[in-house]
Amino acid sequence: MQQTLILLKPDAVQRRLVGTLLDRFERKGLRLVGLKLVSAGREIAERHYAVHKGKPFYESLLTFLTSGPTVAMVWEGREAVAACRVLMGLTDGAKSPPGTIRGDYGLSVQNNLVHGSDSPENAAAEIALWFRPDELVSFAQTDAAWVG
Ligand code: D4T
Repeated sequence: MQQTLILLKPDAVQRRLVGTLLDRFERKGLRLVGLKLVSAGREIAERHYAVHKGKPFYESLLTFLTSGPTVAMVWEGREAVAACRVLMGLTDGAKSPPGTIRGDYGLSVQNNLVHGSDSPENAAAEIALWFRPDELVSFAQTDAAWVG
């Protein structure tokens, strides 16, 4: 079963949207296997956004991600990576369609509320970056046969 890393970024926490946004992933039928509140430091932020190093927005992106608490989550399910990207919407909230998280709750490119892994390979690396193996809980969801 596929897993993906989802971050509810500092703007989501500051705007008291954690419960609202977590609900979107839960209702979709995904299974929550990891969840914690993290005050991300510079090192984890640099590693998480290493692919963007050198881009004009890189430094402000790190400042944003380290500016307050982030909720880190691992969600599991059929096509979890793609399913979560669809729930999130486009990078730019202003261009993201209604019904998506970014389309419904923001106008910003940088303060776009949520991060989701963009491939199963990156998901594995990002989950290992944000969680220790013993922080992930594997369990059988009783309605799995109906939603998976
Ligand atoms: P993440 O990686 O956070 O899930 O977002 P996306 O996958 O949708 O977008 P991305 O990797 O292209 O960008 C990562 C992160 O950088 C911010 N950003 C992006 C920014 O501040 N300015 C920019 O011009 C771009 C392109 C937003 C998300």
